[in-house]
Order: sequence, then structure tokens, then C-alpha cells
Amino acid sequence: MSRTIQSAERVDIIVVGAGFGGMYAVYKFREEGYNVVGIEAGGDVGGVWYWNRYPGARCDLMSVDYSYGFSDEIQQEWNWSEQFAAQPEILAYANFVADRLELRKNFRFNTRVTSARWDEEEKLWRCTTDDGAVLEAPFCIMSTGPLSIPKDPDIAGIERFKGPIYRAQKWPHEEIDFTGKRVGLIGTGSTGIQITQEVGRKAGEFFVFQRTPSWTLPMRNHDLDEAYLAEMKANYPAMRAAMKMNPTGGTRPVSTRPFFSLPPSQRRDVMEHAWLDGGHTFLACFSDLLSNQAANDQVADFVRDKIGEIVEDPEVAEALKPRGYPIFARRPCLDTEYYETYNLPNVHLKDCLKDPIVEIAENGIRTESGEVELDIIIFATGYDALTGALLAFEVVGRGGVLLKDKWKEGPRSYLGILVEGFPNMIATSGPNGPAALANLITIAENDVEWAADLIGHMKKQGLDAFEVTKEAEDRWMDEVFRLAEPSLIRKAQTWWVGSNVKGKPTGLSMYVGGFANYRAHCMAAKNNGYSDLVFDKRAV
Ligand code: N01
Repeated sequence: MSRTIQSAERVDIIVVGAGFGGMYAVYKFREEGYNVVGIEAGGDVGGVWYWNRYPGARCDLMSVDYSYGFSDEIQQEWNWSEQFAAQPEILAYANFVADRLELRKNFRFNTRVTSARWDEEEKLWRCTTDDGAVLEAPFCIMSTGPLSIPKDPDIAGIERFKGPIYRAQKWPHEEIDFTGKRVGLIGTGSTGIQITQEVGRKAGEFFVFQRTPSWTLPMRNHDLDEAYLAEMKANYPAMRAAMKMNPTGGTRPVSTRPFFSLPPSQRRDVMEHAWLDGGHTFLACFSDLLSNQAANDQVADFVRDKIGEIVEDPEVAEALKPRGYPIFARRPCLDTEYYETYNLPNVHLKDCLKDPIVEIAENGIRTESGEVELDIIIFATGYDALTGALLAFEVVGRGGVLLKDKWKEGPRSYLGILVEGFPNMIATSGPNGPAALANLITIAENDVEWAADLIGHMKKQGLDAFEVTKEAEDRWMDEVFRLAEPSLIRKAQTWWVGSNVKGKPTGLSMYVGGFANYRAHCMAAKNNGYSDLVFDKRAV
């Protein structure tokens, strides 16, 4: 007897998410002739760029890198205005792509997936959504994004504050007027830094409640002129090919020169040049910044000295200098006059390492030393990252196993794409890939194309279900942990290792071997005839 629910709608492929991964997945599979439905909680395409509309939001990857390479028409037609694009331009780009490829007809917006269950008998995924619909498909693509589930701070009294509280990760669509207002910001990661340098200049009084100072380097953003764009457009094919062989999935060069291979004065010159050049040049100067603590310490000292030179008040400068964890072990930020903002008379740093927040009160934020009265509070307190979105709804695999049970000690997968026990489910930019350490659009394109090759292979061979073996998944995770072991990234408390969310399993389970090696593993898996997967043959 068939267990198919009568009202269920049957399609070939369900894609969850309309960020850059989900948009490409929908397009790719539709072009290959499949009936695809995309489901997205937001009101339109763009993923994190749809939600993150906070003042100052900007990508710190170069715009020509952080864009699709799969369509030459799109890269030839689109013109980036700045080297590092701001959120409105990135969202406009997502909309341009959606219009150009007519993606919206395949998406259901303002709709959230509430459960996804594998039906072993029917060999299909059955997804329910919050509007009561049920969709069934042999394949489910999880493009849920590594940074989709916002995290409020663990502070008592949030509900008591009488003024508005704005969350960076779910920012209102209308502009907020900060003129003359007393504004408090909690959080000094990439998001908080971008908000500070923007809102700090507009608010009446601006109070930054900083617990852990982050490392940030000058972005030195600039407009892109026509000659540059023309050159990029002429070179896009070669550039995209090079990006696939680059550890960052972008065009930034990678150094093979260890820090101590140069004499001290030359090392200093290289760092001065990197500081002036801006962007992530620093990361391209030396090969061992994330594996050699002594080298890392010297670069950290150099940046701390720069902070001291820029910030006029020595006490504030001292509080802004990160200590106790390696530079680049927390996501390095790129800023535009972030430290200079603290020289403004209306901007005040509250050092919560010395004077911790006690609670949020009716009229402000109370620290151990007293209350700061505020009209507006902003949370830039990060995400339940990497696994949060995949565990935010019920995902049930073979034998009724819940993904949250399988991952109770931390995420385990094969290439960050497939999960043992979860047949025909494919994740893009999943938690055991290079997700946070390389260009997410390059990763998403790789993963979607890998998935399309796999499903194409199954179609040709008359196969209707796949599952990665436990041995192959274990082998991948051993490789992930082997590479993670010597990495200095493990020494910082961040979302990269899961320590920002209470009760979350901690540890570095991202692939730190670089995008190029990751891609080589993906290609090998395919070229080996998918020998790490077992397949069910279609009954005829
Ligand atoms: O989040 P975060 P984010 N009391 O987790 C603080 C990407 N991104 O949204 O470290 C006081 O980095 C917390 O303090 P601590 C990028 O990949 C990219 O800023 O826990 N503070 C920390 O300072 C980035 O890494 C771009 O001590 C509290 C902050 O909140 C990722 O998004 C721009 C607290 C959270 O920092 C996430 O960045 C923006 C409490 N109770 C984002 N709880 C670009 O491309 C938390 N905090 C430039």
C-alpha cells in the first residue's frame, strides 16, 4: 500500500533556500529538465543579503570574486561599482540574476520548511511547510546557508527595554533615523564593526559594548572604473578557472613564504605594505600565519601597534587591542576607519571584559559599574552558524534517525555535501566543507555542479537512491580533523568552532585544507565513479 499523502505535490527536486546556493541550484536543475521547487522563508532572493540590511553592511570579498561564474552573460552584463560592494548592490545583483534567469517562478517565498522526512518505501523526501503544504521529491537540496539563524545575546531583561531593539541579522526594511539618539551596540564581530563605523558617525551618542575585541584591517575600498571592469570582463574565463584552483576560491594570491624566512626589516616592510594596500593582502604575505604561533604573535603585535597609533585615548586603544587569541583565528574583518570612529567625542567604548553587562533594563544597559541610558539598542551578536539552519527544522533520515541526533556530538558529513543515513539529501556549503574559510559563491557553484553530476549519473544508470557509506564519511571526517589539529583557528572562541552558542558541540570541523584541495576531493569522488556511495537500482 502506498503511504503517499493524498494532498502532497510531487516534484523532482526540492531546494531549501534562495541565497546564492539555492538560486544556482534551482537554475541548474531546471536547465537540466527537472521540475524544481525552491522554498524560502524570506520575501525574495538573496539569503543573508536579503536579511542583513543594517547600516554599513558590505562584503569583504572583492565584488568581482564574490559573484557567479557559471554564466558568462551575467558577468558580462553586470557592472560592479566598488571593489568591495555594499549590501544594497549585492542584493541588486541577486535580483538582477533572478530577473535575468526568471528564477522567481520556481520559488515559494515567505514559506518556511518545517520538516523534511525520507520515505524509505517510496524513496523520496517529504517536506512540509509552515503554510500547511506538503511537497514530495526524490531529491532534496539543502541550501540553508552557514549564517542564517540569528543569535540574541544571553543577557537577562531583553524584553524589558522600552525602546526599539534592532537585530543586525533581521534589519527592518525602512531607514532608521539615529540623529540625536543614544544608541547602544552589543557585539564587535564583522557586523558590529561595520555598524560602529557607520552609525557611530550619525548617532547622538554611541556606546559600543565590547566583550572580545576583534582583529580588523583597513579595507581601503574604492570605486571601480570602466577600464578595470573592461579588463575584468575580458579576463573572466581565466579568472574563474584560477579561482577554482585557489585555496580561498577567489583571486587573492597565496604565499608560499614562511614568516621567518625573511629578515626582520623585510618582514616589517611587507607588513607595512600590506597595511597600506588594504583588503586581505595581509593574509597573502606569509604562508604560516595560521600554523606558526611565533609568526602569528609578531603580526598581532604589528596590528596592535597600528591600533595604538590611530586611537587617541591610550586607555581606549588598549581596550581595543585583541589579546589572548591568535590573529586571523577569529574571522578577520576589513574596516573603513573603524578605529578612527573612537576618536569622535560622541563614541564611547564600554569594555565588558572589565565591566561586564549585568542586564538590559527598561531604559538602557546595566553593567557592573552602572546603567547607560539608551533610546535604541542594536544586537550584532552573531549566528548559530554552520549547522544552525539545518537543525532548525526536523530532518529525518533512514530508520527515522533525526539529523540533530546524528549530529549531537558535532556535524559529520562527506565533503560537507552528503550525510550517511540521509539518502538523496545534498547540502551546499555544508558544515564540513570549507564554508567560512573560502568564497561562498565559488563553494556553492562547486557543490551544485557536483550534485548535478551525481543526479545526472543516476539518471543515466537508472538509479533512484544514493547514500554515502559510513566508511567514506568517517574517512572524510578523519581528514577534516587531521588538518584542523595544527591550525591556530582552534585557539579562539568563535562561531567557527561553535563556542558562541551555549550547549553547542565545540571543535573545528570545517575543512581547513583550502578550496582548491576541497575541489580536488570532490572531483576525485566523481571520477572514481562515486565508489564511496551505494545506490539503489530503479525497479522496472
Ligand atoms: O557575529 P560574530 P557577526 N555580551 O559571532 C558578541 C560574516 N560577516 O555577525 O566574542 C556581549 O563574529 C560577541 O562577543 P564574544 C563573517 O563571516 C561578514 O559579527 O562572544 N557581547 C561578538 O563580538 C562573520 O564572521 C561580513 O565575546 C556578546 C559578537 O557578539 C560572520 O558573518 C559582515 C554577547 C558576535 O560576533 C558573523 O559575524 C558581517 C554578550 N552576551 C558578517 N553575545 C563581511 O563580509 C555575543 N556577543 C564584512
